[in-house]
Amino acid sequence: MVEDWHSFLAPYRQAVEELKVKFKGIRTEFEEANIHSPIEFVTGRVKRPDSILRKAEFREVSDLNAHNIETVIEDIGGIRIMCQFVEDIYQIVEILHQREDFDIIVERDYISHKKASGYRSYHIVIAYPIERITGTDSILVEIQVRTLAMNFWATIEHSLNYKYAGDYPLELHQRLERAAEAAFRLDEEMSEIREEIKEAQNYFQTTGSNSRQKRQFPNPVEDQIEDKYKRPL
Ligand code: 0O2
Ligand code: 0O2
Repeated sequence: MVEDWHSFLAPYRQAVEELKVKFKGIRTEFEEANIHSPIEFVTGRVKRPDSILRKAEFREVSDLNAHNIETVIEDIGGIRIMCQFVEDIYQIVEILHQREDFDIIVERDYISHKKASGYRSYHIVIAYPIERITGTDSILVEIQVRTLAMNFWATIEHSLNYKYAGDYPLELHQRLERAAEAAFRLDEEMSEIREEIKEAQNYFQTTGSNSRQKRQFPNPVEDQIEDKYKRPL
């Protein structure tokens, strides 16, 4: 049995923080090169002990010692990368394949093969080396890559799951399935007009004054003020 959860989870907290910095760094590189970033935003979390134990028991781990838990539960450390377009997901997967700071252990493509629930995302489990004062440890971290629409659906379904534990009334189940398909169709529609969208986003990133370069969205009120002060007296 794990007695000191704080120490057990310490390398996972460190890995999640390091990986968030690294993936946000990729986004910054794209932005500074004025190229559409396949990464919209990055979040991370370390699974809570109660959630780890529930999952381990569900998986019928016989002896809940640290070694068994960290071998069976692959998502104690979790990173989530959100993208605008489905194509961005595959670009990120390629980028992850080229990296030399971790090894890819398992890939699960729940986009081409959605889960029965309707869930879609691309999961990559990595072995990530973590430098500790005691030496180098290798721990598993799960990276979930999904579009904003997939994230919207998954976040809402996940909160409903707390109430129903996956055992939804038929009508709710059917609505969730329809909502998952609607989210996927939205992604398909956005993919169709992605070049237009990317062009428009690049325009706002690269044109205008320095203050406009910093913000990514047009602000009509600020624009009016800028125009007023630019006008000759
Ligand atoms: P930046 O430079 O905008 O990325 P944290 O420790 O705060 O970095 P955490 O706790 O894992 O990360 O997750 P959190 O706080 O939920 O969100 C992480 C980052 O994602 C934050 O930005 C949020 O602003 C951003 N974020 C969360 N939800 C959304 C969303 O729906 N849309 C967009 N565009 N961004 C979102 P940072 O890290 O503070 O700064
Ligand atoms: P959390 O921290 O609450 O998100 P399993 O959990 O047994 O289905 P497995 O093999 O451990 O699956 O790994 P998998 O399927 O690659 O990833 C599990 C994680 O993916 C889940 O973590 C969720 O974050 C997400 N996920 C998988 N299926 C669904 C789904 O149907 N709906 C939603 N909303 N998310 C899903 P946890 O364990 O739920 O933990």
